[in-house]
Amino acid sequence: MHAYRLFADGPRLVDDLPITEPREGEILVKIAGAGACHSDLHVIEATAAGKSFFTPPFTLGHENTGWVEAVGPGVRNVALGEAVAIYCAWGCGRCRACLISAENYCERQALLLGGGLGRDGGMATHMIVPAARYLVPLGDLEPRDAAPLTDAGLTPYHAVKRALPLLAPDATALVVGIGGLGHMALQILRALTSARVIAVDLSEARLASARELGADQTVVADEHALERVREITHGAAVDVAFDFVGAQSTIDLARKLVRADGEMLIVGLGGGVMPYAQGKIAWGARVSTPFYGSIAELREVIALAARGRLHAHVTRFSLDRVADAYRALHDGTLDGRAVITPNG
Ligand code: NAD
Ligand code: 9ON
Ligand code: ZN
Ligand code: ZN
Repeated sequence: MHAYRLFADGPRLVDDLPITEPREGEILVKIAGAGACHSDLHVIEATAAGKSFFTPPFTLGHENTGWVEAVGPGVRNVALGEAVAIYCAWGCGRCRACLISAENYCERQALLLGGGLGRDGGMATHMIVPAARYLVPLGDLEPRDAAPLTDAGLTPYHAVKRALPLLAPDATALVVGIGGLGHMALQILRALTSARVIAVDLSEARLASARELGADQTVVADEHALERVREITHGAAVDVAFDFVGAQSTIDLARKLVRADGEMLIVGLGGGVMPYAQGKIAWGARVSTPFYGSIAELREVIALAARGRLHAHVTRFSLDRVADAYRALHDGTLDGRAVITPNG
């Protein structure tokens, strides 16, 4: 089969990867959509520098949906042809975190690899999924357009749920980075809260999109962003700040704006450092680093989409155009998410 794989010297399309039979407990999925996540760009860059957590070669694509094509021995209650979302944070399945459906925080971190992150992912016509618990039914959702739900939807959903107690109707949430994750975060905030939302991005086009998705106010991420947000809030700090970039400038913006006893959630992996010393962040403020989401939360994200409250802006790319999708992601010219559709 064709597959877009990451090698030690970079990613490329190959045409000779065998489609393997599912072994005991495994499921073979025919891929409908595989989203291109900014983490892929970080991983590709880290691999080139010899500093990746993941050992190549493997097929990229950790944000996947598809149809069940075959099941291995011992797999029961999985229907052939069923449209499914593929949960990506594959843990050990046995530690405390895994047993309470927090597999994204598996205690055996070394085993915390998923398809597209260290193991073969969805930028191929087919993908092997190691266990039936990672398949969440999509119901009537269009499988190609649903792929971003599994990461761009799930990750901000998990972050917003963590911060929910602070997101009362009189609260203000700051959302920095309105890309694949951020454009879903805005919809999730609208669906789950009545908080005022201020969106921040470098791109005017993203900010226009943010307003359509329910942001109350938007701010360009330039050197005036901090004072602009303070003008909007009449000098008040924000209750919750979500950073979907994680660069030094965005971490600094978020930490300076979050209120005492508020919360700052750093989701982006942009290489910035969170400094701590007296005065670097308000007293009592919590800083957290949400990672992905649980299987239970993926079910909730899919339910939110099925109820029409969450919808990814998708640009589809064929498998021979993955490099174009990553270039657009890198250049910031996409609206929402690029999704690779290996089977058309
Ligand atoms: P994306 O490229 O689709 O979106 C990033 C957005 O941030 C773009 O709209 C861009 O214009 C904007 N931006 C870039 N620099 C900015 C700045 N200095 N100030 C304000 N806005 C800025 O990326 P994505 O796929 O949404 O991923 C976002 C980040 O989240 C990446 O670092 C990715 O690796 C990370 N991520 C983390 C997790 C997790 O579990 N923690 C999961 C998925 C992705
Ligand atoms: O889904 C993602 O983008 C995260 C979980 C990637 C984590 C990583 O180490 O790149
Ligand atoms: Zn991702
Ligand atoms: Zn575990």
